[in-house]
Amino acid sequence: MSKRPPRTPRSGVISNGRALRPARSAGAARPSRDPAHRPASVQASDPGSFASQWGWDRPFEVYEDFDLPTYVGPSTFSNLPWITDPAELRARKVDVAIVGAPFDDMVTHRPGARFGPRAIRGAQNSSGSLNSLQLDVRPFEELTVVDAGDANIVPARFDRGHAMIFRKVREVAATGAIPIVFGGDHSITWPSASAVAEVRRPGSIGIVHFDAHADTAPDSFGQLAGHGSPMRRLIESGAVLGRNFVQVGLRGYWPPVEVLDWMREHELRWHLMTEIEERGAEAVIDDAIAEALDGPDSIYLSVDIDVVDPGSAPGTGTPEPGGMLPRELLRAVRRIVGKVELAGMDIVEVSPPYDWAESTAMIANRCALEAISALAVKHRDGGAVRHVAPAPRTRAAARA
Ligand SMILES: [Mn+2]
Repeated sequence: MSKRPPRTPRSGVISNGRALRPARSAGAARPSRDPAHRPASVQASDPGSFASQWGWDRPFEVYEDFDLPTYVGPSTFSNLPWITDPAELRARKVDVAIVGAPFDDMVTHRPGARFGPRAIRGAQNSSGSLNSLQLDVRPFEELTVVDAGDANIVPARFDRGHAMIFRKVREVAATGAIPIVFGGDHSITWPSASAVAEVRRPGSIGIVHFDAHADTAPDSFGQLAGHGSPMRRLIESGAVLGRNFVQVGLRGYWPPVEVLDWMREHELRWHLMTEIEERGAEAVIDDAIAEALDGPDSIYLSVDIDVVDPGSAPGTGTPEPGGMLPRELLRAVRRIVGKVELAGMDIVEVSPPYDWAESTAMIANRCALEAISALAVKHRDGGAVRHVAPAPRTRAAARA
């Protein structure tokens, strides 16, 4: 290491006997024209023979990780800090935490969703302090948002994987942060929504579930934890009441009548894709909100990306033609999160090996950004975002 004190060169000065080129021609130190990407500092290297020969010892801007292009450095959601320690999430009063659930052991058809979290994190071309044109808000200025990392997943251990997802989401949600979980196949909603229900109170959350499929099978080829069954497990366990379980976008050729009969018995409500075609997405979404909140005070949002038509979202495990437009889904996410108290959210079934040009991963990424932006609007208008758990009832308080 050099013992010389750091130099602070100026553009145009003579260094090692060579005149430096004008700053303008080589992008040397000067304020960025982009107010969202101001360089954090200006740094020059020590002059050496090659450096001075080619001008590599001139001062250049250095950017914070947050402002670098999203393809540089480690892949976190929107270059946000990667903070896995729950004590640190608490200390920073984090409003929203991204959680990865890279798990696809439970698929019945195409695999690949284990690569979803990385693809969703990376499917964004803007960096730094984003500005939502839809909602006229700068989400990362308004809220503290971090990437809380992934659940501790290893392959081929589905019971361990679900346990790790449950623990990770519960740990994050218990800090008061709203977890936004990137799957993973849809089986991850079982542990993830169970964790949120446990932190809030079992039966106190409604679920709005976007999907081509109902995911209410009794089992898949004998497997109770499969990705076709998570919604039945959540209702059977009492994490969510059937009457507050609302599905949007169902279509195609599944489930069979006996599964629909079970859904009717348990008072689930669902809105077929044909209803969206006939009434429009907005009217259907307003009904879904009212049904999910018929009793509960907050909502867990589960978005299976296959609710979108495979023409736009081909990178998924069980595509079904005839789905929603990306703009309808993004508008629905803004509308729901803007209107209700969001307890948690997941975005699942993105399978990058089947994706084209990152189209599916981008829609999933924007679902998260739309939700975060809608929360930011709430915060700007004086509303609460973080979950503040009610004070535990003491014996004295109970007697009083
Ligand atoms: Mn699903």
